[in-house]
Amino acid sequence: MAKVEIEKIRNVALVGHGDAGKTALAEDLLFRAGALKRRGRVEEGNAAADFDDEEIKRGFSVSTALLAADYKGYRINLLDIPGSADFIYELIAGVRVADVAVVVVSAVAGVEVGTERAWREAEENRVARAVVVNKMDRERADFDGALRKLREAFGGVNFVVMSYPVGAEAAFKGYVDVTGGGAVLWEGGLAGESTDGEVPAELADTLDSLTKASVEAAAEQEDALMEKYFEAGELSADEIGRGLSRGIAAGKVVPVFCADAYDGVGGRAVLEAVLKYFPSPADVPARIGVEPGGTKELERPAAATAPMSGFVFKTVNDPFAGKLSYVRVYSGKLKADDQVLDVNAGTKFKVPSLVEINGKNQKAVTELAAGELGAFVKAEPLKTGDTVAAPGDPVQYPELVVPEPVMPYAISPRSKGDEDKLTSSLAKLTDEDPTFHVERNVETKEFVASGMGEQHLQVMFSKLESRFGVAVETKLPRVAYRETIRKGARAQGRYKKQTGGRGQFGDVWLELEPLEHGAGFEFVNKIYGGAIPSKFVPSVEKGVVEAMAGGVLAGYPVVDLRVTLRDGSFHTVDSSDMAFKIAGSLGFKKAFGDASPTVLEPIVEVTVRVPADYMGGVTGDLSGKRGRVMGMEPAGIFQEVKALVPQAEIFRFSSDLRSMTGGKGSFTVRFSHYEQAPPDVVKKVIEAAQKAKEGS
Ligand SMILES: Nc1nc2c(ncn2[C@@H]2O[C@H](COP(=O)(O)OP(=O)(O)O)[C@@H](O)[C@H]2O)c(=O)[nH]1
Ligand SMILES: [Mg+2]
Repeated sequence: MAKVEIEKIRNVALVGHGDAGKTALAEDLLFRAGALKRRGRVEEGNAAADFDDEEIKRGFSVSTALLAADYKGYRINLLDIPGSADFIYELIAGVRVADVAVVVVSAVAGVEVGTERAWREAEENRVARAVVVNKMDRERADFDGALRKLREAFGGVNFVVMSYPVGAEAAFKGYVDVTGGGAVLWEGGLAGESTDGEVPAELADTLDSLTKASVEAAAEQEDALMEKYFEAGELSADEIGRGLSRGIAAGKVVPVFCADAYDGVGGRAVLEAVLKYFPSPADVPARIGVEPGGTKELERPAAATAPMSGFVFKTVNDPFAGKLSYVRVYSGKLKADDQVLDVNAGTKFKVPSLVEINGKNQKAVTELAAGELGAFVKAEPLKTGDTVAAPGDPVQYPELVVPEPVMPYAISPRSKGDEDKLTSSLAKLTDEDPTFHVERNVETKEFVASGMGEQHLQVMFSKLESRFGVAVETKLPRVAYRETIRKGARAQGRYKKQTGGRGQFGDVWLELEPLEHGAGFEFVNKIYGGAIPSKFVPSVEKGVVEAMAGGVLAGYPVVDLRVTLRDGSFHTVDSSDMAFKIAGSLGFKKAFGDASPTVLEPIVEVTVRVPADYMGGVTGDLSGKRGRVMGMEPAGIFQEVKALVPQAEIFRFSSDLRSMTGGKGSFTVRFSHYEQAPPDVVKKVIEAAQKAKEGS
């Protein structure tokens, strides 16, 4: 592919709810632009954007694909971004590096939760937006309805219809071209073959008013255009183009298209608009970053002459090609063999080699210039979200802000001996995906992998096996319960052993008192008059601390109490550190048993967002999970519920919420506090601990 100047680059992200038809639209656009010889199908596993093994296996997109087409002297880069909340980081990272986000909406479903998510992400990143209302051929397809919902949901912008459907559902025949004035009708078969035709008489009025709306939208973008429009009552095609381009680049005008991507209808209008109206990297505001490590703002214009800067938006540890770090170059030129600074890691490295990417294909290039997308090959320091810059004049772009993972699994390698391989492979996956976390829980001694949902984690575990050759066992994580007491108690701990020669002797009286939740542990020494020599007191405390760590009721750490060493006795020959440690431990366990011991469970704060219709179901489900609803408030077109729920009940909430709301809900979880568990839970926890003990 030949290099093109920056004005002829288009970086377009396809975003929106899962199943809206983004991958199908990408296929159609690539085919039309001549980048594909034939159209593939998502469901047949041969769509250009869904080439990943995980995608072919599952039949939908799970990672962002970068596709490229050279068309009429332009370079079009398409980022096909998965719609599911499971892969939200792909949206956050992908939108960041695009100049236009094309929000694909189903004409049947209208605005869905994934539409909202994509829209907000683009809006927050000040990325221009366009909309394709797809699936016009499906039953109950309703273009006007979808448009109305878009207008209701997203204010502050002017939705300008560029292509309006002729017919709908089985009778969907094509569209009228609002700025071009004609109709493009489809005559059956995959519509590379669509033909120009007459505007149906019944749509003449609609076309008139849509045309007027588009001209007005263009006029509003510039005073000179407005004046001319007032005086002459019309604008030339060039002037309309100029006005609309400006409005789109500024995010004020959102062009709307209709399509049936499956049959290849509507893509032509989108493709023409990409060239004619969508901004190039040079048309969007210069990127703003900060001085690395500082706060001083630095601007980087999209010019090849500016200092080099770029952003790593995706990482793939490819078993064959090695590590690929997808990058958008914002300014300057990134060249193979140059020294580059990984700003986040603070390390300089020599660029090993660079490639252009088109789906699964890569082509070596010697440089990537401002506005271009491509990838580093085998640049080990880089991870997703890093800024790269010229070492002599660096800038740092904002880091990706991604949500905390909400679904945990305890994992272990299926074959013993794979522990090290598992750890190193997991490290690679966490470098790729900032929403995939792995940690060793020191309390439960488990490896816990957390992600954004069941699908996300299944994809990760599957990658572990297919890419790194480590199969894992997965199960629900253990809950990090704790133990405590509810009233005071005293007990003696006496350890005496006589086995010929020197014996062992330690004797203490301990008093336990409950402290408030979160207070931790206090040890008080009240020995007076040498009942125990002071050198043995730390040993008593050590014995207590060890007993607390190991738990008494069910093996969970004991917290929130004061232990007072009241009294004791010793033996001049037989007493030792060891003997007093054991006495301390024995005394503690005895007193603990008399102090109304119980189990504390971790409580998390859950914030759920759902369309208002689902509120009843969600609050009911949370109550069923022993949750307490703390409040509800409207949040845009959604309702937000906050509840405190025992952690033990929430591990699979991600899946429950999906099936309850058809994917329309989302939630976050944050640790809140520990709380007394109800008697039946205490009983279960103790029984489970006993069983585990007997089993081991
Ligand atoms: N009838 C019809 N089916 C479509 C259309 N667009 C996509 N599909 C189908 O809908 C499903 C989801 O499409 P896909 O492109 O994978 O959606 P994505 O999740 O947004 O990428 C696939 O089975 C497509 O073949 C359309 O306009 N009409
Ligand atoms: Mg897809």
